[in-house]
Amino acid sequence: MERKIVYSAIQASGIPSLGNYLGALKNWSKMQDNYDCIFSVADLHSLTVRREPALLKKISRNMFLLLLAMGLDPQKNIIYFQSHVHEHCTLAWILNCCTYMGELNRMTQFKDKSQKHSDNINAGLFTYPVLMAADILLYDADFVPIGADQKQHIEICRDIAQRFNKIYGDTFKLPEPIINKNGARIMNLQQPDKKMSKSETSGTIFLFDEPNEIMNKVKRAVTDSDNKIIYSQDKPGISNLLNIYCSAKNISIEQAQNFFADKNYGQFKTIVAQAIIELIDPIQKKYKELAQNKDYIDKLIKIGMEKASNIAYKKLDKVKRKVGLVKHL
Ligand code: AQP
Repeated sequence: MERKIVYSAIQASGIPSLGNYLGALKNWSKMQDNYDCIFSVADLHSLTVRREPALLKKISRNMFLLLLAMGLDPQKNIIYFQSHVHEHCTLAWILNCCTYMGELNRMTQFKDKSQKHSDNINAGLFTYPVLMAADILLYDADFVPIGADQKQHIEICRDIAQRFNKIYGDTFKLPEPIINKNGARIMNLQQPDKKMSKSETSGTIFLFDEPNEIMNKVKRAVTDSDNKIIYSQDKPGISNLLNIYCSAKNISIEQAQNFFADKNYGQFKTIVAQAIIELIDPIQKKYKELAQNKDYIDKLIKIGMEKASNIAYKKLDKVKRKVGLVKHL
């Protein structure tokens, strides 16, 4: 039986957060045995926010290493840099011409990021979902494992694909999002009404944090004063920590609530912090090991590019034919 295709990407916009890991990356490694998986470091997406070039280069390479460190096997999966496969940009342009301004205007991420970067509301930020649609559609992905914040972008990707198929004939597969039950939306520890983001320094746990930093961050997490460890909309701080714990331990909220029933907030926070430390520790160790081996990593970067380009080239060729572009000889 033909294996289903999984595609996902992570922006090179900082050190990945615990939210990135529990919401998306953890799922990636679980899928590699049962699907044909393609994962990219979305470095072109990172340009939508102005960054120091040397820093972007460093963050992007670190991200690639981290994907390997968390257990993605470069033999089983295609792991590559988005900017190494030029077909992404060409397809994004073609899809831009099938996307309405009104649709893009409704994207909540665009609204949030425009507020956050009001000095640089660029066209790339606005058309970000179209490039993301191109990423996914180039590889005929069946499934896209993501955090809840990206759901709207998969919906617009499907709308664009459907529109294209209707105008030009069947070309693109319609991808389905895969969103974890636990961990789909990890919140900022200091502002539990706000998503945890890797570009936010306060209230974010980073995958490179030292154990004592993690312990301190969790201990300082905003909670409430009623000392009940239960999951409730009225208790965003406690609910977020419960969610993190469940996701790290792969247990249900009910199981976690029972486990913490006789604990106070201090004990609760210590146990949650320890669970995070245990989760991250093997990734950090593997990362340090890989960082020593530059030639090996360079080789993998090249292999990833070649494998991804091979698929993307054929798909783009088909799209170009469909829309009526003259084939180059
Ligand atoms: N807080 C979160 N909880 C669960 N999942 C999350 N994801 C991001 N934040 C959370 C998921 O991580 C994957 C990679 O995300 P991305 O880097 O491509 O873009 P993003 O959603 O914009 O992530 P950040 O951390 O918030 O980045 P910045 O700070 O640069 O904007 C996605 O599947 C996402 O859903």
